[in-house]
Amino acid sequence: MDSVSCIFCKIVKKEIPAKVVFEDDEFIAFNDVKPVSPVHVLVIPKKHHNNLLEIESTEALGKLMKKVQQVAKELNLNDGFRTIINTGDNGGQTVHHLHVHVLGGRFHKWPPG
Ligand code: DGP
Repeated sequence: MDSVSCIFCKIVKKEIPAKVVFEDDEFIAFNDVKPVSPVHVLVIPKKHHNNLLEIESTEALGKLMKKVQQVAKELNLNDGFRTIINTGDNGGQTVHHLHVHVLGGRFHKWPPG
């Protein structure tokens, strides 16, 4: 997957619409189009990486998780939330731009179904 045909890169460039809940220079967070929880936000780095295997920088990874924490706080997910990073075919990844699912607003059982 290259960044030109990547649907999340198109959201970053505002070429397709999304309900954006947070944005800064390096990250954007928006509602998932097929929510599975009352809150279902995707937090993504604006820079294209296909998946978790392809992001090299420790600093960039740390910033992503810090941004997930910030977004969860801004969404008032004080009762807890589920974070998911699907990677590759066995991980069930369907959009090949690194993203963190943030699920909240209900209890999430473990293991997931
Ligand atoms: P994953 O399986 O981890 O690759 O999840 C990709 C998620 O992206 C999936 O829950 C649906 C969501 N999604 C796919 N296309 C779009 C889109 O065009 N807009 C938005 N907001 N979400 C999308």
